[in-house]
Amino acid sequence: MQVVASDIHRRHDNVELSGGRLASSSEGPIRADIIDQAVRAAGHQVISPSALDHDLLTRVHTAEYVDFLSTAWERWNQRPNAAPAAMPFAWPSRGIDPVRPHDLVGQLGYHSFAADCSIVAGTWPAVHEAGAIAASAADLVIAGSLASYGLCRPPGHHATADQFGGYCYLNNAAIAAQRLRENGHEQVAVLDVDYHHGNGTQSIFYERSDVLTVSIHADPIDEFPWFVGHASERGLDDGAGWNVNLPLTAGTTFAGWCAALDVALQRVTDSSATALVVSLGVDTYIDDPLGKFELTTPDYTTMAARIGGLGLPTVVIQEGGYAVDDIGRNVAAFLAGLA
Ligand code: OKP
Ligand code: ZN
Repeated sequence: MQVVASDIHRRHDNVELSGGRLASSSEGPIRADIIDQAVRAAGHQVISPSALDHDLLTRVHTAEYVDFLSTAWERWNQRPNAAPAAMPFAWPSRGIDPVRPHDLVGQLGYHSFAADCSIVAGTWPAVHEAGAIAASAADLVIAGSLASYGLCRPPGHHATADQFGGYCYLNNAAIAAQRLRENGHEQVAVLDVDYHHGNGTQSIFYERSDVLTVSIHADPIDEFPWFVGHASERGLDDGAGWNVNLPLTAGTTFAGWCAALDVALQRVTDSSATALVVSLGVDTYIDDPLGKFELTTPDYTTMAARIGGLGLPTVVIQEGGYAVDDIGRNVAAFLAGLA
């Protein structure tokens, strides 16, 4: 399978507020480096992305947000005694309809929903490259490949049209889906199998019927992103019925997970989608430090074979997965099942 990847992700190496302490992030450069090694060892062909079309990016994210993300570090670094990571400390909360502040710290709160990630010197080049990887992976399928894999880092599925959070800044899967939509695929489906709910992808397509969004994830009553991802969220206006959430409890094994996959695959089939984007998080793995599901390495091969059974051209986009010792073999196991 053709893989799109780049080393530029290494420039994004940031801190997170975790358990009351500021610590180096679980979402570090080693993740993508290990996946890169594993996919090369498995014999996949690795290519570099093409330049990202700015207009495509601003059809997924607001121009105001893209401008903010691309300049936030410079603006932060001009401040006296600037710390090496830009972070907000206040966010609009319940009952507030926020006006966008002029001040950078206010804008950091306006444009984010969590403090588990920050903006460092290399964040924009890295997240922009991840977006380019997603678009290029979609281009491979548009050109006739049955499947492609975008080794995106940082991940993207938590990023909304104008907010970062959950280690995500640009929504790589949404960029891939939008690219497919604009190049011959009238109906696209996104299947998010990351342990966490894909709130950003849900939000970006919530009022659209041309992109079905389906997410299998830990119940937000117990897990991040906590405030979104419930089964009752089904889409709005034109998008009513075009978002499907399948929350599962802690301790879910592959048997239980597959029952949700059956429902997801049936809905994708019913949508008449002609192309599929898979948000591939391997943080459903039994030894993942952030997750509480119990999938094993061979389960990823079975999962991919079942998804491949849809017979749809498929763009796989990397999301989470934090058991770095096993992340490479878990991703390779998935790609083997799809091929
Ligand atoms: C991103 B993706 C733990 C902080 C957890 C939220 C999880 C983000 C997951 N130290 N931060 O969906 O894998
Ligand atoms: Zn995740």
